[in-house]
Amino acid sequence: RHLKAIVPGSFDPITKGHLDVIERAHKVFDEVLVAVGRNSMKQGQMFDGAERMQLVREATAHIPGVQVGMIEGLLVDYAKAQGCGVIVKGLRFASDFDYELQMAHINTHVSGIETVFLPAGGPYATISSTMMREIANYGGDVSEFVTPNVAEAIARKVASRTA
Ligand code: COD
Repeated sequence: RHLKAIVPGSFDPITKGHLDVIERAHKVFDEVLVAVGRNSMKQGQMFDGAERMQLVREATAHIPGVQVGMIEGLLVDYAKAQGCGVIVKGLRFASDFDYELQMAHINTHVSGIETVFLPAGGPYATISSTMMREIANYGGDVSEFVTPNVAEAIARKVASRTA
């Protein structure tokens, strides 16, 4: 059968850790939709939805066939509307697990859509968008952890704030 996976995230902004999960999901599933959503528990947004989506598009342009979308409403409703049968999440540490396990159970219960976890791997396994924003806001260099387009967008954002 044909399995289309949704890889959802806030992607504020997309990091090389996210990309690792997206690239591996692309190896496992027939189709991959990267979906930009909003985590209402997170404060201190750096990029708006349209900006985050554009950065994800550019950062994933090298992966053949990967689609990029914006989540409207609930993740599972959007996943169904887009024909995605499985949600893929990356797991970094135990704190990710506690939150994601709860969400996976609810999502399966209300929609029948299963969540598949990929263990974070490689040199970027523990980085987070939050850490990127924190470093950038204090004038640090994050270019090792993000793609060049994202590094440039962060630099522009920080410059426009201090101007
Ligand atoms: N290595 C591997 N994986 C990573 C790394 C890394 N360095 N960094 C992040 N990840 C993984 C995360 O564990 C997560 O699985 C995914 O990448 C996305 O991470 P974030 O931080 O960009 O996104 P989140 O965790 O804030 O998720 C946002 C969602 C909207 C997807 C989430 O809140 C969710 O699933 N909500 C469901 C509730 C709902 O339906 N909300 C409405 C949708 S808008």
